[in-house]
Amino acid sequence: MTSDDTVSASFKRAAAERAVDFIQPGMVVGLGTGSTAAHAVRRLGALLAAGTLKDVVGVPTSRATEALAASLGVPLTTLDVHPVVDLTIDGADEVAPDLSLIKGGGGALLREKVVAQASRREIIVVDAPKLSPRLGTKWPVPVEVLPFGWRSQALFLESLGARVVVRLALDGAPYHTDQGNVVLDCDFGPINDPAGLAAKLESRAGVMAHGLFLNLATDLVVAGPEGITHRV
Ligand code: ABF
Repeated sequence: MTSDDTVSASFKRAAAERAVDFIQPGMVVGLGTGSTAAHAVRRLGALLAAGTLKDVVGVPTSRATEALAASLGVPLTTLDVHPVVDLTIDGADEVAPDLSLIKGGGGALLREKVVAQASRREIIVVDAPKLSPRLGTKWPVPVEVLPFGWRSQALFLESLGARVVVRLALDGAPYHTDQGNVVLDCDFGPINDPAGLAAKLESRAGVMAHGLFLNLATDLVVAGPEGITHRV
């Protein structure tokens, strides 16, 4: 780990822990995925263990988060039992000035979007380098596709102007999401019309989810060298 990584990790932790301050006793809380969201899960676990916070249940957005939360003794539930989530804390890969997001670098985009859409409040926690003037400037758009016919989806995405890379797991085999789907990372360059692109992606059978999260974030907590800021 470089010193830059260490600094970034400390900003991620600061943003995540600030967001945990918004959790109230009795809440149903969406638990995001990724290293930033994991700081929030650890903080929540510590507060519950200390008895400082009570009667909170978590809805995990991935198997990885489920395992982390369970290991910390955070009580878990599902959207079947609690279809409305009071507050979700999740990370992002890129954040535009209007709080539109690219998510899915961690591969949990579909469950993250399902939980975000079920949430009254979606608090996004990031370190400052993730702020961007326009989506697509810093990060490709992950697109989760059904394994059946995935090469056809890759051609479709190229026809929309993307440079498409099939995501691989650490062992070099194609990465599979918690749902068993394939992820195609799509570099569109800076995106002029995210809503238009989202509509095209959503019109395609075989595309199960995409990483454009538009009109979903209600709050943004950013930590960087200048301190922590909270925007709604
Ligand atoms: C999840 O984890 C994502 O949607 C995003 O892709 C990623 C961010 O990772 P990290 O917090 O590790 O930078 O929140």
